[in-house]
Amino acid sequence: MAASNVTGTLYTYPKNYRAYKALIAAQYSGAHLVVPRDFVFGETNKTPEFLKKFPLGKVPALETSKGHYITESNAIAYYVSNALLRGVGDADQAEIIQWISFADAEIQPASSAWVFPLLGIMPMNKQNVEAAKEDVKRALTFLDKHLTDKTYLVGERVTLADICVAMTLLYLYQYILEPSLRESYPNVTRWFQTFMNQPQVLAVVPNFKMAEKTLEFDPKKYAELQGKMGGKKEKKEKEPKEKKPKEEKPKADDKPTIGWKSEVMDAAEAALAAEPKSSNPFDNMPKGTFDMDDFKRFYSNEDEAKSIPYFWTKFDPQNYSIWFCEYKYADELSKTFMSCNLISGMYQRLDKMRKAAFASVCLFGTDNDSTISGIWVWRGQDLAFELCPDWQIDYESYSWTKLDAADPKTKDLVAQYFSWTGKDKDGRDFNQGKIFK
Ligand SMILES: N[C@@H](CCC(=O)N[C@@H](CS)C(=O)NCC(=O)O)C(=O)O
Repeated sequence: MAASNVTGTLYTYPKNYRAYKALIAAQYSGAHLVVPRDFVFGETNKTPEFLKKFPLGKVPALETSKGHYITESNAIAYYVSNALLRGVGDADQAEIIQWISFADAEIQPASSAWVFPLLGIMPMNKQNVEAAKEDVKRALTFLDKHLTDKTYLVGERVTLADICVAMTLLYLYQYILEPSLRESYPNVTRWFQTFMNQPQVLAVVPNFKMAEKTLEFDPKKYAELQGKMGGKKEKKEKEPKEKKPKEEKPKADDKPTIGWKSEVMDAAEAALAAEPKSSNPFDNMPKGTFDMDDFKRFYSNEDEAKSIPYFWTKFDPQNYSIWFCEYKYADELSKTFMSCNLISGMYQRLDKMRKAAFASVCLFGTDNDSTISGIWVWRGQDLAFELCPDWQIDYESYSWTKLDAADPKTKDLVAQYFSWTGKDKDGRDFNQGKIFK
């Protein structure tokens, strides 16, 4: 199937499971989505310019290159999908809509009502959480039965149904469903794992780990986070409570009210998104004599015959280190364009490292026979990713070797990777490179 010619700007904060739907669909279709790096949740989406395009001020939101403005994560994912993801034939298409609606109506509210208190971003109300657990159980039981003899939800391949349902289950699998809680749903878990391990999904959500232990409510964390949610939460939480009839006894099938849920959940997700910008560990290290910006400028403007010697005359081994990385799961790499997305995805998620890091990561080989490896240079002597939780999404997929700047072999490796030449250690030819600068 030809790659989609859809291009557009997807406004979102990082790690938004709703935005993941579109980003994964785009991996399948070849649609080209750009996520603006300077998007600040609660600021960018409240500017008059944004509200003119997207009056609800919510994300994800897509601005297409053809000038369409699309909101609602399912609609955006649909827009960037190809025909296979949308389903072939009326019956499959209807079933896909059924699953997308099921995810939104039966899973999402219950998942959020269970997960958010445990993340400390919503008050813990035992009744609400117990009701949510029952709703999750009911939804998973239904899903498990459906998946008894199926690999994917509709037909024989991944469709929008899998993308939307799996992403709506993401937090449950990440924070709640420890092994004992998932054993009743073996088919859902098998399907979820199969889906999460598709290269198109890994390119967007790498290193996903299922919960080993259900998160526990931590009142201290909750109290701390209240500051971030400000008065908004207080106000919204109170309104529905006041509306509750005081003495009315619940009917047998009455569920505890989660009346404030959608509003508070927006606030809760906002709080999640607005987690404090962690201070940059590089700021606490001596700057040394190596001027990273200057080198990057030189590297961009000159050819490698000049920029590599320049690097060595300027490099400051006391305050900077050089590392070699190799992607550990090369045997799972298929299409080379997907592998390149893995590299650029990692770069995107490491934006805050740019001020004191540089890298050249290369893909060697061809479709279904390739490896990824590269050279990184950063301020400090330790493995930088371990210094900041924000930088830890991708690095464990690579092995890391610190190189001795004085060793001639390091000079060879730097020359090879900075100039995009040579072969990998098994003799595969250089295919493509990407620079982190
Ligand atoms: N149903 C919408 C929900 C979008 C939504 O609620 N987004 C939240 C963040 S995850 C938001 O942008 N809230 C901002 C606000 O309410 O001002 C979708 O699936 O896209």
